[in-house]
Formats: sequence, structure tokens, C-alpha cells
Amino acid sequence: MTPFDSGSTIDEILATIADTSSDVREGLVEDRTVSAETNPSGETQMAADIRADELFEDAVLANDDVGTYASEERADPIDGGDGAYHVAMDPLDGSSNLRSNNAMGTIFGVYTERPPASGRDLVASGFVLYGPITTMIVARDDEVTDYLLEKENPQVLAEDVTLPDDPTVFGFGGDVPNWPEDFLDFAREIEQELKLRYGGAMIADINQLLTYGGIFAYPGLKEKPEGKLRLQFEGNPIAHVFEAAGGASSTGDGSILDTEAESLHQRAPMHVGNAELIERLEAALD
Ligand code: FDP
Repeated sequence: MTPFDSGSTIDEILATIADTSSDVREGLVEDRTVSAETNPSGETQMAADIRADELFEDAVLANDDVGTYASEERADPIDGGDGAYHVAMDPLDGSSNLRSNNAMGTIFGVYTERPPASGRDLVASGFVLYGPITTMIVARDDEVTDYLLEKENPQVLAEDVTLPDDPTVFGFGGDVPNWPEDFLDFAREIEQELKLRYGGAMIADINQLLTYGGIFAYPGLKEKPEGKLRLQFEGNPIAHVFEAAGGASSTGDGSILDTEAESLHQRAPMHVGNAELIERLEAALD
């Protein structure tokens, strides 16, 4: 028995993602080169980004209940038939960390509508963290579970994962001169209270928050008010995890999950963490 043996479609999709992530991890050692391609957001792709995307596409679309596979690495969603679930993925989050051999992740969202979809259409979401060990966080039915993927079959590490009450860490992305004044003032306050933990792979940074409590932000920037992170593949799935774990998410103006879905690769300012910190952030932003 594995934790994903219930026979439900969502469990089958989770089992597929867990299983495929071990192939993704195994391939990293050979795929540390930069490809000649750019993704639809204009970022240089690593060979590993392309490989992870192909592995997940094949595996996820093999399930007849999956209608669409959408990925940060592809311009358009790939249709897989008339399945009721639509999977959106960032196959390899933080792939610029490959060069320096730091942690990376895979992010997924299972939507009931074809992306671009509302965050309120998520029925499950989560991420795999390729750290010293491989773990997977899953949010569904308002509960968060942490799995160990190291052994042949996934094992539950912790059920009902919630953010610790007493937050200790923060990580803010984007170049500081490009932070708007109101965000900069808020950051200066937070620096006096929490310890900096920013590693350049969102998944690794936000897993620190789930472990220690705190706040992560990739804010809207002066030259790029929409920030960097993509709503369908990054913002929505991670907001769904944090809200299920008793925390909160915000674009600066309400929950990320309420952001109107306009296009597949749209970006949105992203702030997630302990609810009281997100409340303070919203009050600090004009
Ligand atoms: P990356 O470009 O390496 O894929 O998904 C975008 C992302 O990484 C996040 O994982 C990470 O938090 C952020 O970009 C890092 O951006 P900066 O280099 O601007 O800090």
C-alpha cells in the first residue's frame, strides 16, 4: 500500500507526479547545461527544464481523467482528451540553482477548469522539493500532508501540516532598488524581527516557512508591477498550500486565489506566510 492507493483520480495524479519526480531528480546530474531555448516568459531554459517538462507531460497525460497538461515551459496547454482535471506545472522551479548545486522543486496545481483558471478551481496542489532528501507537500480538502519520496513507495512524514505560530524566517525576491517604497519600508521592519532565508528557488524558500513560520514575497517591482512569479504555475498552487496550512496569501490586495485568470503565463505579485504577517503586509502596501 502507498498513501496514494485509494483509487481516486486525484490520488492517481499525485502518485504519477511523485513517481515521475524521481526520474526528474535522477536526470539532473546530466542536464546541468543551458539549452538554446527560452520559455514563454522569455527566460533561458536549462536542458533539465525541458526534460522535466517532457517527463511530466507524458506521465500526466497518460491518465484518461486528465484533460489538459499546462506548463510554464510551453506556450499553450496540451490537450489530453475530455478528462475532468487539468494539471498545471512548473516542472523545475528554481532551475538557475542547478549551476550552484542548490535545492530546486516541482510545483503542481490540479484544476477543475482548463488553465488559465481561477485559483478557486484548484482541488489539489503542492510541490516536490529536491533537497538533501526528496519530499512532497500536498494540499487538498483544506489539509496539508508532507510525504517522503526517497524510498520505493511514498511515505507520510506528517499529516495536518500547519504553519508554526511563532514565525522566524523571511525571504524577499527582486532587486532591492526596484522595490516600491511601501514594500521597502515593510521589509526594513521585517528585517528587525525575522532571519533572512532566501535561496533563489521559491520551493526551497517556502518550505522553510512551512517548517519555521514566516513570510515569503516576490513583490511587484517599480519596473515590473506584476512581479516575476506566474499565477497558474506558482502563485495559485502555493497560495492554495499556505491557505490550507492556516496561513495566508496576498497579491498586496487580497488573496492570490482571487486574482482574475487572464492568460496562461500572467504574473502576479506573490506574498505568502503566517496570516498576521500577511495582514501587516497588506496594511503596509498603499
Ligand atoms: P528560477 O528563475 O531559477 O526558475 O520560478 C522563478 C524563480 O526561479 C523562483 O523559484 C525564485 O524564487 C525566483 O525565480 C528567483 O528569482 P531572482 O533570481 O530574481 O531572485
